Amino acid sequence: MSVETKITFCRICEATCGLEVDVDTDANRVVDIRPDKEHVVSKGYACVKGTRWAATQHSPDRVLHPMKRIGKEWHEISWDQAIKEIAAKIATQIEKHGPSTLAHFVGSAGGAILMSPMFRVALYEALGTRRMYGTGTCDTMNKFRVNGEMYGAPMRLMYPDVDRTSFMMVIGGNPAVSGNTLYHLPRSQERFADVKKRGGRVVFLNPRKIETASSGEHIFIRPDTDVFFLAAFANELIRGGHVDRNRIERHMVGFDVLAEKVAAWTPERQAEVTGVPAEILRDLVSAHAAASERSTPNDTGAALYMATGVNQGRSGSTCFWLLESINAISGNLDRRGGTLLGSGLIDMGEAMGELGLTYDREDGLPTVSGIQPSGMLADDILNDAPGRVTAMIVEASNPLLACSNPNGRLDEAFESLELLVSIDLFRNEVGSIAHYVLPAETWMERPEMPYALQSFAGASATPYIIYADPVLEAPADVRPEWWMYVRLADALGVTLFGKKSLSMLAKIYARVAFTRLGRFLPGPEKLLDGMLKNAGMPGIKTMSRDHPHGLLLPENEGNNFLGTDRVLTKDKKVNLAPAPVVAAFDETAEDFFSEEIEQRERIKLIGIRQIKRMNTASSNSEALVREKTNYAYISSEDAERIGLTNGQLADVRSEHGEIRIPVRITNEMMPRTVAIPQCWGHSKADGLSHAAQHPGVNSNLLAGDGLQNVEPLSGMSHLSGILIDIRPAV
Ligand SMILES: Nc1nc2c(c(=O)[nH]1)N[C@H]1C(S)=C(S)[C@@H](COP(=O)(O)OP(=O)(O)OC[C@H]3O[C@@H](n4cnc5c(=O)[nH]c(N)nc54)[C@H](O)[C@@H]3O)O[C@H]1N2
Ligand SMILES: Nc1nc2c(c(=O)[nH]1)N[C@H]1C(S)=C(S)[C@@H](COP(=O)(O)OP(=O)(O)OC[C@H]3O[C@@H](n4cnc5c(=O)[nH]c(N)nc54)[C@H](O)[C@@H]3O)O[C@H]1N2
Ligand code: SF4
Ligand SMILES: [Mo]
Repeated sequence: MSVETKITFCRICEATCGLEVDVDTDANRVVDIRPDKEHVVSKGYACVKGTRWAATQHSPDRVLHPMKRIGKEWHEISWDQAIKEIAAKIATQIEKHGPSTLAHFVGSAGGAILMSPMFRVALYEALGTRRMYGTGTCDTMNKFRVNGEMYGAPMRLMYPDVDRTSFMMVIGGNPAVSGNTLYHLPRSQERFADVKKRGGRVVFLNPRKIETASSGEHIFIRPDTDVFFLAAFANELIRGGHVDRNRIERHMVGFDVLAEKVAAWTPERQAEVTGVPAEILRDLVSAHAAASERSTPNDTGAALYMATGVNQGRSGSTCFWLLESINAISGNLDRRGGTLLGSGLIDMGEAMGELGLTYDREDGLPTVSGIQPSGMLADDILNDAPGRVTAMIVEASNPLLACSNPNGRLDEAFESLELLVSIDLFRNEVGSIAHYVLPAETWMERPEMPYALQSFAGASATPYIIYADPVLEAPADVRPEWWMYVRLADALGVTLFGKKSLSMLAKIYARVAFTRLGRFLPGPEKLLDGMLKNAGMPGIKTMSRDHPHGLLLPENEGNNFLGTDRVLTKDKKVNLAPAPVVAAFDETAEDFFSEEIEQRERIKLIGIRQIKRMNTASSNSEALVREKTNYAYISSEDAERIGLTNGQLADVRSEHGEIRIPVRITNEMMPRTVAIPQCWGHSKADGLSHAAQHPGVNSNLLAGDGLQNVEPLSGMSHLSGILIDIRPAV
């Protein structure tokens, strides 16, 4: 056996930690994976999902050939047959129902694939369909919507300058477990602890006492009430005069409207529904103000950051508007220790255009950044309208477990499709009912640069770049996603990129790429090489030879956004009162507040991410998943009142569905809040042998879909803070 050590980076979550991988090059197998101590940012940190990836990589369940389902039986078929049949079925459906009948669904793993989006979008544009769905409407579209409104482009994304801040608040995120999102931050706990060591404060606002809390202070907040906390926070800042008038006048518009809108929200009033005492909010505001006013080079500034827990509520967009406004009016936007705008290899903000909103939906919901609301997918399939979805390609996703699926309605919708194709490593729940499963490469089998974040939008607390060659060879019959899209375009006879010559080139390339002649062609790494060089960076050869652990770029000193062309609004000013967002706040705040008062005694459901599970994707790893099931976590106060004991089975009901799950009593939970780890419930996948033995329960059967359960500004699904009843199972 000849073993070689290769340096790469993990692509399972956005932390993209550096890894050192021992490979048996004769057998093309991973022997060992260790954290890369020399990685310029992760510096020897990696979690178990990265270091135990070999079990997934070499799982006996991995799909290694194109598969076709006939009845309940699966058959291996050739790529030629797969592409030909799928293209023919797409053509038939489009002929019958028009191009919008073909939909696409991309999951979070798709976000780590650099090459796929270009060709995926090119194929769908060539076919004339805009039906691109994705789990982006489960995690983050509210941020893109509000960025578009306030800064002029969805991808104008600020990040907190954690390594220099004196005060940071993390609202609805759990970076120690999640690896953080839309903000590149490996080793988060160490970095939060450093803020404390510098004499600063890090505060976590969360209905659950989270793992990350040990590196700062934790405050409970009732799920889906953050909007009142943030409004009162903004109000207190303004009333206390802790605003930077000079910056506001020079670089922002709408301050007076903002001030007027939050004026009704006092610390006392928010306390009635959030559970955050008024004096605690006041103390946080003074600490924030003191940090904002401090100005020593390494101890300065304050930053608020929010993540999926808030995004998935009913007020995700208004919350993000208030949060960004607080950062802006307090003088922390575009400043060391506050929030910064990075610069990536490509300016995605500019590239994505002004707002990135396309309204092609009859219900008026926006498709932020071109993404359709996943919470409308069942409706879009099951309705009778001529443009309904009858065919779908799902790439790197498992929406049946990940998305709202009220009592199994999404299963019903998917089962009714005329054509369902899953592009995946495994035959997951979607794959099990698909007509075709197409086998994709794993991240270890492709060359890559970290996608959108640090390379493109540049939202990295430490700016750097890294490039990694493939660690393993892909199995012979496995293909990259981009290749599948180009082959489909070829079979369907459509022109990619609107340019005949370019399209022909791509098609000829794809025809040849996996034949014996293919090895004479330049690979996809050539494209990555070009991107790096275009941005004035070293090419991939130099990166691999001289900077395998990453190359640090100059630190972001701030003062490079306000007053520059990087503000993409028409007047080049930050809009503190975007009309649609302010209108949504006007329409909802008082109503939601009254509802909260009425519902104070009721229990709300939230989710949990677990360190050993990446959404549904790790469930098939015997190296990670030992538990047979997930649990409903409940406070002892609630358990006692309801009459539940540890381990007992409970029936959990919402207005949308019902599940049965064992409970665990814990002091982590805020009373009147129950948490269930999401993305379990593998009772139906016939291709996941380990997961089938460790199925657990799908909490998203309790989430609602349709217009009532989708946030109108962004298309985000309401997945957190769902009202439930829980009682002993009978
Ligand atoms: N180990 C692991 N890592 C992952 C994933 C995974 O499944 N497992 N998934 C990846 C993906 S796809 C994403 S998008 C990122 C997400 O990254 P994060 O946003 O950091 O994800 P979570 O850990 O779910 O953190 C959400 C937090 O919000 C809290 N919360 C819920 N509702 C509310 C609320 O109404 N208000 C407030 N203030 N808090 C609330 C929850 O208790 C939870 O701690 O993580 C990624 N990383
Ligand atoms: N209640 C509740 N529900 C939630 C959440 C929550 O917080 N609460 N979080 C939501 C969020 S943020 C998200 S992003 C979704 C997650 O949902 P998804 O984004 O759908 O993620 P997974 O379910 O893990 O599915 C990923 C699939 O991609 C496959 N895969 C992995 N790598 C590759 C690859 O390189 N190529 C291809 N083609 N396939 C690959 C895996 O095998 C797996 O089947 O869940 C959402 N659901
Ligand atoms: S935190 Fe874990 S899963 Fe995320 S990139 Fe690092 S090693 Fe991979
Ligand atoms: Mo996500």
